[in-house]
Amino acid sequence: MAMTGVLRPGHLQLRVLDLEECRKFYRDVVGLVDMGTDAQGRVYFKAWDERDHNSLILRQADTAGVDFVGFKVLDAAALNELEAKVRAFGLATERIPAGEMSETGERVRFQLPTGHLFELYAEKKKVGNGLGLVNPPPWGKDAERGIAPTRFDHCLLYGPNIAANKKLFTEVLGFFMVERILGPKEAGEPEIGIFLTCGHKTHDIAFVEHPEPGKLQHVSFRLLNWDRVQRAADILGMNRVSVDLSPTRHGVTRGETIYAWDPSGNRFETFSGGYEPYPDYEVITWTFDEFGYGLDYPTGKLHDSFLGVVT
Ligand code: M3P
Ligand code: FE
Repeated sequence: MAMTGVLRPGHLQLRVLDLEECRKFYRDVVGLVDMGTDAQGRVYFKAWDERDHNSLILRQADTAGVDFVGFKVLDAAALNELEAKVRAFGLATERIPAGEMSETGERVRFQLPTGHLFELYAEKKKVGNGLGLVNPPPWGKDAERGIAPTRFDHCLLYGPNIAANKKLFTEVLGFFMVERILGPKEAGEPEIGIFLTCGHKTHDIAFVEHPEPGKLQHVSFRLLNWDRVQRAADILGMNRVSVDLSPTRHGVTRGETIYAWDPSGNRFETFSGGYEPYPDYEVITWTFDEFGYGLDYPTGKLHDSFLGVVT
């Protein structure tokens, strides 16, 4: 599949209540690579197999949650073209100068109908994954410290009017919908959950309908396989981390997953599995009465915290 336009999730800036505690947590327990601090005091991380300088940014704040999510686009021409399309769609855009975020080029920022700040950018310093580009080994030292996910994979965001987000992502940004969750029959089965990709994954971003705008349900990190998910569960237990959902299978997207909370109460997921959809695939639908199986396939339980707790 030719990939032009929007390439992939690039970065997510998270608000945390205690920066040093969370820095240790994301470095030693999650096992991300600490890429340093900027002049504003924000802390930068990358996952070991990512090749660009950063993907998770922590900012000290009074409330937990997500400041913004950024997706990388192919080049400056794609950035200009997408900005014009977003404006034609009716959203105001803002250019944030290169260097405002460490090692990151100019960003085009706009607010999604669900209230989240979303960014596109074309440049971030290529630092590599530490393995080199000629005859590289399959992994190195950073692949073993803590949970050690390979990359920032996706996020699930909660907010109002996901129908407008769907229109923006599918008609303007070049995404396609892979799976969806419907609301109750009595309500006419509106879409209450949408899973969208700009590439070849089950989701690069997902939205669930929620009255409050701009909320984070989880930020998700990719693991290589189910063994690594079980190893991640061991590491969470060893570190007495608060776990929301212990290792299980999602029906939705077939992911093999764990959800847990960081020290500031932001939910994160470490997962493997899924499948590789193409743009010609028809959408998979989960009906409301089977939503529990979408979330937790073996038990079919609709865990209250999953729907109720967001930051
Ligand atoms: C994921 C995922 C629901 C499933 C969520 C799925 C809302 O977070 O990564 O596949 O049931
Ligand atoms: Fe997820």
